[in-house]
Amino acid sequence: MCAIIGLPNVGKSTLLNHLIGERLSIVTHKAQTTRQRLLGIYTDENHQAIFVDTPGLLEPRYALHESMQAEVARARTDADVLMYVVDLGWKTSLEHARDFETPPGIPSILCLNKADRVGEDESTRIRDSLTEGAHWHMTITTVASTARGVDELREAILGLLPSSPPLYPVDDIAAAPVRFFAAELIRETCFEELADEVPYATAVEIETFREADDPVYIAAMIYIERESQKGIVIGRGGSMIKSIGRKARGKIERLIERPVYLDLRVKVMPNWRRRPGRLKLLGYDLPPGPR
Ligand SMILES: Nc1nc2c(ncn2[C@@H]2O[C@H](COP(=O)(O)OP(=O)(O)OP(=O)(O)O)[C@@H](O)[C@H]2O)c(=O)[nH]1
Ligand SMILES: [Mg+2]
Repeated sequence: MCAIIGLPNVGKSTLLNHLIGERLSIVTHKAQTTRQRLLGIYTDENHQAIFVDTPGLLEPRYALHESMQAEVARARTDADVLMYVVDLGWKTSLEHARDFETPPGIPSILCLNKADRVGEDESTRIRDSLTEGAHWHMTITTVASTARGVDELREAILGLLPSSPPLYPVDDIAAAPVRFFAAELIRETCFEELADEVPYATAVEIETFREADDPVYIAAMIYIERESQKGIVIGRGGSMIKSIGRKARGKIERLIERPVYLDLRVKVMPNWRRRPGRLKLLGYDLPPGPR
């Protein structure tokens, strides 16, 4: 298994999607989009490889952040290969890469992403400065948004992963159930449509998923933390929730290749991001231990 890690917003999920060849992991321009680790399966005639996307590394400020960092820790523990991603155009991420300690005994690949944001000379200069005296097994430059360098990256990772018989059926690309992806697509749409703090306060739960119906019937609840946010998510005369519903429905229809009826509702769950019990209810795991 290859774990994909790095600071928020550097392009980890975009890379996972191109490595697998499917739009599995949600991607938005906002940091902290990914909250849970996500397993993608790549299979060809000779290999099966598991890639795990993770939330961005950050200093936890509340319980949801702790859960997100525990997700990263789990992926790191299980990894046979580690892929650390930086944004070439973001100084903080370069500094973080300089301080990053590659785990002993595990090949670590440094992926220099967003190469379109710097010139070629700059990219080479950064690569040289980051690799000098460091323990990266190799360095690969990519533009995840256009898939540039991703084939080379995949080849490199496949060459480093231990060989084993396929763990998953050859047609599988994911291990999570389709309702997880439906919830994520609704959350992705919330991140796209809502501003400021509101998207970060959203969590989505699928309450009903009836595949036997035509169109497929899906009822989902969007949780937010405060009454004022509820008004924002619903919008004037319901305009915002309608827009989120329409866009999310289109995405889910493309995913399952079936017409969908999407029934969205909004509910306040006060301060759910800071309350371990509520996080659990919403499907987020917390590390064991006192808090
Ligand atoms: N210019 C440019 N943008 C990119 C590139 N790769 C990804 N992006 C954009 O960067 C933003 C973040 O991408 P994600 O894949 O969601 O990043 P992430 O690391 O998974 O982010 P978190 O889940 O928040 O940690 C999106 O708007 C992407 O379209 C790239 O190579 N160049
Ligand atoms: Mg992500």
